[in-house]
Amino acid sequence: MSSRVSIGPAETSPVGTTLERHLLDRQRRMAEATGDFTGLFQQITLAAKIIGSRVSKAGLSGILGRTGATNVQGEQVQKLDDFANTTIVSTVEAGGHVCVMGSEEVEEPIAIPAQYPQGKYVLQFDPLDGSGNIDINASIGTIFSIHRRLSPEGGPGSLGDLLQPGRDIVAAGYIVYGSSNMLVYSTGDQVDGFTYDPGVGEFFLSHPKIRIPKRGGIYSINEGNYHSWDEGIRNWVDWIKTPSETKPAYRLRYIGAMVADLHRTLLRGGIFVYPSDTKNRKGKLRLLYEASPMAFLVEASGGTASDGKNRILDIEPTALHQRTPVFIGSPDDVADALRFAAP
Ligand code: FBP
Repeated sequence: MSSRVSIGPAETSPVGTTLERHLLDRQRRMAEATGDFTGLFQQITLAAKIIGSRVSKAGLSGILGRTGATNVQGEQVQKLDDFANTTIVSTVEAGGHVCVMGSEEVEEPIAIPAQYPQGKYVLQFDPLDGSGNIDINASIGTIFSIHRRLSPEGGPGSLGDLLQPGRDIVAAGYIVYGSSNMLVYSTGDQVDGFTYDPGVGEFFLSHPKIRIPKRGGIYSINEGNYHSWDEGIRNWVDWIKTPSETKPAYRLRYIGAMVADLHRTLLRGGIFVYPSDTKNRKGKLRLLYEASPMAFLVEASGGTASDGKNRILDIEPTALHQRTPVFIGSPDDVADALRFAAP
């Protein structure tokens, strides 16, 4: 667990504990805790509840479809992307716990307005991951990571505070908006999952201490890109789906939203891969608010996360929206894929 977070060790709260109570128990276990981390987490949780409520009735509230704008990724912005981004920024900026934010939907670092305190944490997020699934009512999610600021306390934060490697993350998590809404997070020591009860309006501990299986039986990759992959990746996919004396054929599952494909991988094991290809030479997924937070969670659960050569958490970021290839999941499955993928 990073010593940089002002909250006590997770230990194991009984199933059914509210997220709020779980966080407060942790805070009380650390004498020097200031409540800043708990405060920030409560704001992220509130934003998730607001987004979740809008997602669940998206077809009724005129929020499906596009805004007409194009974001820094060159993607058509979905109305829900925009709503989720605005909800997180407006819920967190006034809280006094962060000094700068980074979002998939915003080209530049998001400064905290001068009328609010400039806090000690840095928040990065993908407000709505899996945008392509919004209009077809398939699972989507929000991904986030929290670092400590590097710049002097008290003043505004900067790009430098955002360009930090994943190994210095103090907490990361995601919310998946699916058949039920779940929030999964870690401060590096263990991974806990909470299920949302809309009747009560609270997240309750349902999946304590998630451990990814050492090996799974599922691989997850967009095979539609087969012909734009390097030979190594093609050979790996041909191998993994072919039964042999040493292993059965793996099953393919691809939801098309990294957050949902990795939620399944955390619980069931297996591997999720988005390699570089002739269209995306550096990969498609973004390092700071997609790959790094998910790598932090998967490693905390006993898994592995690589860009094909390096540990994703050791990549030194140079740009806010930089991309990276991703090989992430059960340690034995990632090791197999890297044997094929390695140049
Ligand atoms: P955004 O929706 O946040 O832009 O995320 C990218 C993403 O949708 C991932 O969630 C998903 O794994 C991947 O892109 C799907 O890409 P493709 O359609 O190329 O397989």
